[in-house]
Amino acid sequence: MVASTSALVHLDTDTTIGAPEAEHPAAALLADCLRGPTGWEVPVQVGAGSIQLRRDGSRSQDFGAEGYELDATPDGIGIVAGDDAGLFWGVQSLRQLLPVAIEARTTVTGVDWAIPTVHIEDHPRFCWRGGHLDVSRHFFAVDFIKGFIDLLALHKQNVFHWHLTDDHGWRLQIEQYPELTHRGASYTQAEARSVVAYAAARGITVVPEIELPGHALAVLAAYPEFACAEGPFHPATEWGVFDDVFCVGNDATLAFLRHVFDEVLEIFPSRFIHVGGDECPKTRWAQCPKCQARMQQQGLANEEALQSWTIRLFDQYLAQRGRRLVGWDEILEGGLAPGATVMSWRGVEGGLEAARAGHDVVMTPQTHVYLDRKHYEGDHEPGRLSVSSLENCYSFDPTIAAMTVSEAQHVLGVQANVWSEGFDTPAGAEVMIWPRMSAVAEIGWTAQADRNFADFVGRFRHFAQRLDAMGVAYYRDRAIWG
Ligand code: TNX
Repeated sequence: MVASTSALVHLDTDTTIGAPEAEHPAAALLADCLRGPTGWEVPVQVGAGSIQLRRDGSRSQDFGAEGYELDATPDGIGIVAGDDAGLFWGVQSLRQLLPVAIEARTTVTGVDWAIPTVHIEDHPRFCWRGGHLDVSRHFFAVDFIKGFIDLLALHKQNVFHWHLTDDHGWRLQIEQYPELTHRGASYTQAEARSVVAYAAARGITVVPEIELPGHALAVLAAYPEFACAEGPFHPATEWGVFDDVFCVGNDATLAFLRHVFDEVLEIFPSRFIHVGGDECPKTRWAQCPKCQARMQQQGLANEEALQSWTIRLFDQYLAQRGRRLVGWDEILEGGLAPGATVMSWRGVEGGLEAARAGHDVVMTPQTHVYLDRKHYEGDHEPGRLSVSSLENCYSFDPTIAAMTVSEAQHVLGVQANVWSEGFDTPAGAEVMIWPRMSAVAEIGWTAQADRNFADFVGRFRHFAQRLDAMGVAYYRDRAIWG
């Protein structure tokens, strides 16, 4: 809810930030956001300030998780929330109320740093509001990743799903297996930690994805002993799904994967860890003596059951370490691992089936929220495979009609996926992402009854000025600009 009058509340060199405690992350973020463009070092102090951040646990019920209130009056600006996440989102709303010059990287003079007097009560519809990026098919540098995270935060999205491994390249340094990243671009562990810290300072959790048992060619190129067949293997140079996958009949392969997760868990504090699980052809397993022996030992009826057994193994491995497994909806095949959360991508059916079985679900159907798709039919459209217009994307409701109330409670939220087969530059990625990611952010945040595409279009037209100020490219969609 937003109420506003025409009066302005001005910030100036006397502005201070009052925070619940020293080094409060949302207060630090706000000071940081103001510092560059205004040129002011806005002090953060415990207690009172002209911009007052207050966490009030006793009112958590009123605000809801991640909810906040923002009041701007001639006497000052106040943000109050039940939890720190709410304070982060309140700070992002304040940022959006400031002139777009606040996005400049250098000091801008002659700007009236003011916001309208306003009263906002706000809270999210879902607890998982995600943006994914594939950095395997094409690699994106740490600076771009951080810029993307900042934009997710600006949209109050709280999960960055980092698709780190695939057939085309393994992108995370693993100390025990240097050959994984020996050739080709990748992130050092120090860089990955810096991304995690940067995201945490904006209220975002980084969920890493390590693909298994399929999409493994980049590993097999470096360590062919983890395949069923004889090598050599090469990282894929075409797009698609490949037959050579991890040999899960081989104990050494499973040990390799455990060692990888041991390092991954050290870098990523996220409770959810993504293990892929999608698009794993069973052709090699059907021919492989080790995989067949494993099936016999474990009493597994077919190769689908072997995939399910593998996912269960890592479900347990992660659970023993206090984490939760999340995987693409193929993990339903052959039986779902007990603790698994499902990302429903081939449609919403996988999500429905998982929710019926009492599992948590993140909705990410390719029909609506795959941002690698074309915006419209046509040869010159950026995008590939099929079409998902902005309006189609916006129209998605994660709580699908066929769900009962209790099934719908298993829907954690929504995520847009950005597969990078079709672009290889930051601007190339950005025109796929914006404005469609903004639409997905609104699906995750705003109550269904309050959503309206025409209204979104009007607001995005205005918001685009902020993207311009940030130097972020976006698709000039005719649904917005005619
Ligand atoms: C399917 S979505 C994939 C990806 C591709 C994508 C292209 C999923 C779990 N697997 O490997 O990049 O389609 O849209």
